[in-house]
Amino acid sequence: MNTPIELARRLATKAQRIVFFTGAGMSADSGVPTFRDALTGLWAQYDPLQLATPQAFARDPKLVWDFYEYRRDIVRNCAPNAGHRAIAALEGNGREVTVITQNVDGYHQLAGSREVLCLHGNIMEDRCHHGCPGVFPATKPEDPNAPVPPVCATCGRRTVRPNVVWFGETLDEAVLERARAAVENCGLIVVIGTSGVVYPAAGLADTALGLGKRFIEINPEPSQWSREADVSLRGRASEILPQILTTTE
Ligand code: BJW
Repeated sequence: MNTPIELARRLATKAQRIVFFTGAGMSADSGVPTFRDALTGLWAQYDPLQLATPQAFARDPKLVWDFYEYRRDIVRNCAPNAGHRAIAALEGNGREVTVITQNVDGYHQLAGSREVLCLHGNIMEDRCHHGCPGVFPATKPEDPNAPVPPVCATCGRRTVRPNVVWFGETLDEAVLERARAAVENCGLIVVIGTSGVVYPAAGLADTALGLGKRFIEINPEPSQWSREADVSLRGRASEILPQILTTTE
């Protein structure tokens, strides 16, 4: 009889079009905290309503900016893990691989994945909260007395913010459309390290199940998709992905 790992490896080997749908658990083994894990998740320590909403930024921009600077330092000091690398290594050989990620750390791209749809933006970029054009790499100001948040070079207001999607903000419709199309056209979706509570992102996995796509889940904890998944693997992304994606054939 096939083990779940063997079954997952067979599904991954056969699929021509694969979507990887990833959440914070994907980068947990890199050392980047998740949001909702009971003891180690960011929201166990910090209140998302005070930090990850446009209202929070309007109320206390410095508090929000400092929270993101703290998180940027974590992202700068960590690196993609074996799971990110296993996904990136799968590209080529005539296979179509799309990574749809809720993560803002940019680690899939750093690992070498080329088709990466970032639903919730990129924490290592800045933009103006009032919609002035342009997205810029986040840099650390050298002057300790520089205004916080920084001043927008276009409108001159202190409205520079991280290029991420906060609660109550809409996702980039073009990115979401491409993600939906990738899910509709795939043969297999691999859902990794997400609690599946944040919409519309989680709706992509719902759609995949509704369309009867082959479905693999990787997570130490069960989710709302576990029972319907073809294979539900309980474990860490950095350990399981290399086992199911590295073929010996
Ligand atoms: C491991 C592991 C290991 C651990 N290996 N796995 C429909 C119904 C209900 C509510 C809504 C709805 N539609 C919209 C909403 C409102 C809201 C929402 O979803 N709220 C719910 C929480 C109730 N959504 C929005 O506001 C979105 N916008 C929107 O819908 O616009 C239209 C609209 C506007 C106004 C009104 C109504 C509609 C925007 C959502 C933006 C989310 N932003 C954040 C922050 C990004 C910036 C930042 O980084 O600070 O995105 S919140 C946070 O959650 C972050 C994540 O991308 C997202 C998802 O979290 P994720 O990745 O699942 O992480 P965790 O921590 O939850 O789970 C980690 C998992 O990993 C766990 O399962 C672990 O077990 C596992 N794990 N170690 C593998 N080693």
